[in-house]
Amino acid sequence: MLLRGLLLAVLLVPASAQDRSPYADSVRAQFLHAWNGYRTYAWGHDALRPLSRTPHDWYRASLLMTPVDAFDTMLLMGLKEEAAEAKQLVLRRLSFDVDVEVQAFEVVIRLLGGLLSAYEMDGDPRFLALAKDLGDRLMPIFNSPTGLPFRYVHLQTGAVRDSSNNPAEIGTLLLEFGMLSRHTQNPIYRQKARRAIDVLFSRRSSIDLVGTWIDVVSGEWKNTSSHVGGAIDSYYEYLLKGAILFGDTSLRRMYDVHVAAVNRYVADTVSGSLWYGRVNMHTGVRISRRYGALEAFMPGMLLLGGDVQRSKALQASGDRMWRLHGIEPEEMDYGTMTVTQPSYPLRPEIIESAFYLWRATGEPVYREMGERFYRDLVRFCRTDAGFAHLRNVVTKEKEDAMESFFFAETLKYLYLLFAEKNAFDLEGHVLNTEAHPYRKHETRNPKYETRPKHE
Ligand code: DMJ
Repeated sequence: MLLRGLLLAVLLVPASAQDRSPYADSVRAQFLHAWNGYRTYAWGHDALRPLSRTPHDWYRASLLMTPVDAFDTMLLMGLKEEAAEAKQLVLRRLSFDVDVEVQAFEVVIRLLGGLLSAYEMDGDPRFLALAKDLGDRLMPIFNSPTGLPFRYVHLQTGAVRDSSNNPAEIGTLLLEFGMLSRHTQNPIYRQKARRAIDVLFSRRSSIDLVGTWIDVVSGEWKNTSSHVGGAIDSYYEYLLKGAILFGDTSLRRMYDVHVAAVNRYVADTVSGSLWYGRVNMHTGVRISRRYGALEAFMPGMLLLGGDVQRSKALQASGDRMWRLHGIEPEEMDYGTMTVTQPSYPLRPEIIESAFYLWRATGEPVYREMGERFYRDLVRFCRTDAGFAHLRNVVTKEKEDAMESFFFAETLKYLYLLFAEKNAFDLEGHVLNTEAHPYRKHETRNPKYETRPKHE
């Protein structure tokens, strides 16, 4: 009788709700815990230092990194009051007319990226006005002889600096500048970012790999180490996502060219496990067997690109990396399975990959993996005022920092991994590298609009 009742209850629950794991509400509660810490001790600043309970700003003036990065996650989690409060803070206080030199890439993926998704989801044109103002102030980065962008720009004077740049910071502008063009009906932003990608692609080696550092004035490579980690990672990601978001088939061809070379030279199998290490971009000769928390985005990208088999194999390796010390290190040597960089700055990539795999395959192993990642993260990183980076995953010593991407990405991917599928229309969106979603098509979703629109 009891069994029949239970069965009936399950059958009566709509399919979408059956699909929701109880972990979804738990993640939402932890998001609130971290947000309340920011709200209490760092309101109006870029970020909270969760151990000292003090605010942190990247530059001389706050650019509200945390509220901008967190806003669309709040909307997805249905945190309407918090979203309205964050919106008010951003619209009242965020100004880019400040005497500050910024790192273009970080500001693009977090702020320009967050403002554009805020505009798409909430509909308030003031988000777009802020995005346009920021985009215009960033445009001088493209004024190099090659068209490859400089790394830093002063927001008031437009002065640019640092001719050394890397593929990730060069290539990871396209989604945001492309969306800015779409919403302002001005093609110039997209054209500049797209040209930078063409130039970078033309500088690939004869075996179709890129290096780590390139001079944007001369176009010469300064560091020829090729890998899929920090400084290269999201260049490949944006070739694929740019192709999907803008229907740009030539970007897909560029992605295929690079990924074939990456699979041929950078991929490495050790004791039956797949990894991606480091090789010379010209010869393909292996330099090291390093893999880490940033490389862990790769299974998600491979999956999105259609390579389910490699995606699964690499995620299994990433899981081994995580299990080594109960939480993943920034970098390890997969030849010896020893940690080479012991920090864990609350990174999302391995969770992001679990999310894509779960959505594509529906295999419970990926949700279970995510549950373990989540439990470990809460166990080792939670503090009274939020969540803290780990200085060392071996000793679990904490560090006084909580990056804004913890709100934008780590908690969003965890939530979406556990939430019912229709909590987020993955097929209808492309997520930027900071997990800010952009609609593939132009239609609006009234579900996320916060009212009143113009307070
Ligand atoms: C984020 O800012 C982005 O995901 C970026 O592409 C890589 N680093 C962090 C998260 O680890």
